[in-house]
Amino acid sequence: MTESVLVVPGDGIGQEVVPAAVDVLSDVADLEFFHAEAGDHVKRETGEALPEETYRRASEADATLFGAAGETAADVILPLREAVGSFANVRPARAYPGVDALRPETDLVFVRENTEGVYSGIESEVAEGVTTLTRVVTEEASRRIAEYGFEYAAENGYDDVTIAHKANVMRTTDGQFLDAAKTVAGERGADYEEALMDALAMHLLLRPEEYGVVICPNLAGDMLSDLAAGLVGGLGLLPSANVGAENALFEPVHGSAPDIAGQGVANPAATVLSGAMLLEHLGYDAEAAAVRGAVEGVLAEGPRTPDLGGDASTEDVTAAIRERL
Ligand code: GGG
Repeated sequence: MTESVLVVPGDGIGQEVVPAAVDVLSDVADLEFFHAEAGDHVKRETGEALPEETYRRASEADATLFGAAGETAADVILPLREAVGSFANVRPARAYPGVDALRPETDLVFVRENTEGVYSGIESEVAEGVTTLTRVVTEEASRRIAEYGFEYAAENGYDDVTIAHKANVMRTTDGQFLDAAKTVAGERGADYEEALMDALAMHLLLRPEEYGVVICPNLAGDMLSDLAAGLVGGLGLLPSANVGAENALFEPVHGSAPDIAGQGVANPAATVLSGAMLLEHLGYDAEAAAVRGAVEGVLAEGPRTPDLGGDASTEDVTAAIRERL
């Protein structure tokens, strides 16, 4: 059976790195790609950032490859994650040989709660100059992300699991998140550490080698993974998977990068590595390993895009990855 993959480049450099990843995936697997649009540019043209058709096709496809969200991120990527039933956002951050990383010993995986927290979308202006945000944290979603995180650590050989929270301040919401995650750890007989997310940010910077899987509430996962990108050479290197019970959406951790969009110099590695995660999700394990190997080879020996100190274009790097494949 040929699996169907919905491709949504989104905004800015998404339009450059997603076609690059599709070319690489087409080299190794017999997938049927369908294209759909979403984002700032769609909103400008139609008044709506995420067409209903794109949402529906994401929910029906075997997997979705997404590029980047811009100003309309809340209207695009959050509903698309919902369309695929995603509850976990998996963001590996590892240093690659040959890349000038601040912390070459980094090998972290953020398992981020993907449905609630401060990204629940409940905001209002209650009076002139007074705005509020409702932070939703449920026991069910907290348990589910903890179960996924501990399972991921066990399956992927990570001994260190950290539960990130700020339960000393957000006592009710993060208190619930922490309690649920600790209960799951107890049921599994799993070892873990808990860490206040602000202190964790500093410890990750100073001693990343002491950490493996980090289970996080939604916003903390978004922020800590960007911090970890800084440890390994930048956002051009971090892939991610938005995992649901059956469906999933894959995207680089980076956003639309308007400062370099349209110049043809965006690093395609994060999106190609997201494509490798997509291949694994569809059962193409050997092909995923080959794609990862090709990306690692290019990162080690070049060519490199400007974010990694080189002067190669997106096209040059993509061609080099494909040549290795
Ligand atoms: N490809 C990731 C992306 O588009 N990031 C922009 C953004 O603001 N994302 C919010 C999020 O990941 O929750």
